[in-house]
Amino acid sequence: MPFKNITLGEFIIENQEQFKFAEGELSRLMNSITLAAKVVNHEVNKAGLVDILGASGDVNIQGETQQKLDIFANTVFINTLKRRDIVCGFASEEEDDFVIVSDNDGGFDHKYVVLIDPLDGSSNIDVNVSVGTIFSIYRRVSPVGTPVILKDFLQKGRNQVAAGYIVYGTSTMLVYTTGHGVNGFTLNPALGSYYLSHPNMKFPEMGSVYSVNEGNYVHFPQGVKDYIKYCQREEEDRPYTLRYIGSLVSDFHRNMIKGGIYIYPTSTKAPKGKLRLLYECNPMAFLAEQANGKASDGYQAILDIEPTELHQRVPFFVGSIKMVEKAEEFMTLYKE
Ligand code: AHM
Ligand code: MG
Repeated sequence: MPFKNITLGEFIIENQEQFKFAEGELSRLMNSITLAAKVVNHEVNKAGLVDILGASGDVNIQGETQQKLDIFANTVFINTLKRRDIVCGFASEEEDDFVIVSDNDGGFDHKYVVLIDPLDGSSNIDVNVSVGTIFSIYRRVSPVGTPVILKDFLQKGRNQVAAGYIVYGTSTMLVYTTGHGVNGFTLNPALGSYYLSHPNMKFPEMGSVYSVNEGNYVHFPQGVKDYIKYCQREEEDRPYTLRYIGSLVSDFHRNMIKGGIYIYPTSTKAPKGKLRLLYECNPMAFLAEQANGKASDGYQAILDIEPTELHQRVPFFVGSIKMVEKAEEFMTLYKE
């Protein structure tokens, strides 16, 4: 892909009209997220050098051990958003409840809420494997001038005004959408600026990679088991290749570039799936649809699911449109 000498800042200004309700506020919000991402990136990169590796000993609301860098990333994103006086509230995978943010003058006049998974795939940190940040931005539904309420966060994914991820990989990339396609920016660490490196990203219609934690095979629903067997069958363009990093952002990123499907299904061990609708699936689903891909819970579009709770989990099928459609066919055969 040709490298365009355009910085993220220039791109945002040039495409200001693409932000719904553009008033410069959303651009400033994006800037704060990317600034926080630079700080997290710096810390992730020196993870092996300082005493920041390993579990903190704390357990988050979902009973999972928090890594030190999870907490660090959470604090950086939240503090940046608060200090920049830009959002009226946020919710994080690492926080028990949503947080109301007042303006610097004590009012509640800001319009946007941010939902974030500050460091996804964090069990990979100790072994130097890529992790990511996932974010999602909505316009509040409660009246401006009042504190945000739960309803502002429990919106359908279709209502997102922007979403994206940062992948802390061999290079650091920001990939985001405002509903006008998906663009990828690579961080030039020497200059501290993101440059447009992957304009107009698209999932190939069809791919040859499937990504699933096959170790859980015996616990999967029959539709998923059959789809996996289909992926492995010697026929036409099959068997497909299995690639599973265990870091959603990285698996998604690879599949978007090369073509593939990522699946985190329900299982007897995790009857609702593992991934969170609000912090992980909705933003990735928005990106997928904007990149000609598809995101489903096996039966319906992720973006059409009405959320009922902040930390809700859903099964997740995302990737190249034809592959997700095929997986849905298998799921439908066993729908009760
Ligand atoms: P996390 O938010 O606790 O990091 O969990 C999400 C991660 C995804 O990035 C990844 O795809 C999945 O969990 C891996 O789970 P598993 O180890 O069960 O395959
Ligand atoms: Mg996560």
